[in-house]
Amino acid sequence: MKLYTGPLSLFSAKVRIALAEKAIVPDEHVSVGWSLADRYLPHHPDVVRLNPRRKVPVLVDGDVVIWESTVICEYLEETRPEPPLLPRTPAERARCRTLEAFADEVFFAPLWDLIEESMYPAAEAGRDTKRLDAARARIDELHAELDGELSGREYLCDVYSVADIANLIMLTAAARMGAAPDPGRQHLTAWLGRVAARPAVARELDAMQRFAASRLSDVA
Ligand SMILES: N[C@@H](CCC(=O)N[C@@H](CS)C(=O)NCC(=O)O)C(=O)O
Repeated sequence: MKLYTGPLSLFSAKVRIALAEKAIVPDEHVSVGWSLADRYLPHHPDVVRLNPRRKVPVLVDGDVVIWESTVICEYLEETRPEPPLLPRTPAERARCRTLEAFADEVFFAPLWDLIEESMYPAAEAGRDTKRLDAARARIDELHAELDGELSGREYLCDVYSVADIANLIMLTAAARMGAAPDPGRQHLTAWLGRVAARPAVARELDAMQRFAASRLSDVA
């Protein structure tokens, strides 16, 4: 098995955590180049060859090539089911897939605005403060939504799952850019602590934090 990921790529982090939870160590792990100035350019030549979208993560398992983090996690679940990262019942599995999509599509949208406006260097016209404020306000609304989903629950579904991993990664990135949940969102705050304490998650968060600290110190 060969895995291509990006050091600060949130979708890559989801896959790295899923692999670690399943104690799967790829035979080869390629961390593609990334910089604040050039982002992922030039794309890694293998990624260009393997993925028409030129994005990471990409997983190669024998003859099988998969890109899209959600599809990679589904493939891992089907080929290496233990320990499971999807609930058992159809209803909870549907909930899990919906909440994973919430992280990747709904939460990621304002998070991307935050990343572009506070992590990447400012455009010549300066920071778009309206975009930043709107992103923070939207993230707060989405925190409230997740807090409600977690009411009376230890995890987002009836077991720890890829929905927890996907959301934890997005929320941690937002928190590191100044958009942490209000501590009054008790269910969300308790869940964040619970999921971040898992060894596979803690190791990934630590590695991303150390990489970020080494590369982002000069952000204006
Ligand atoms: N929907 C894709 C998103 C993958 C994605 O956006 N990857 C980014 C890094 S987080 C990337 O490789 N970008 C390279 C580029 O756009 O040049 C997934 O879930 O895997």
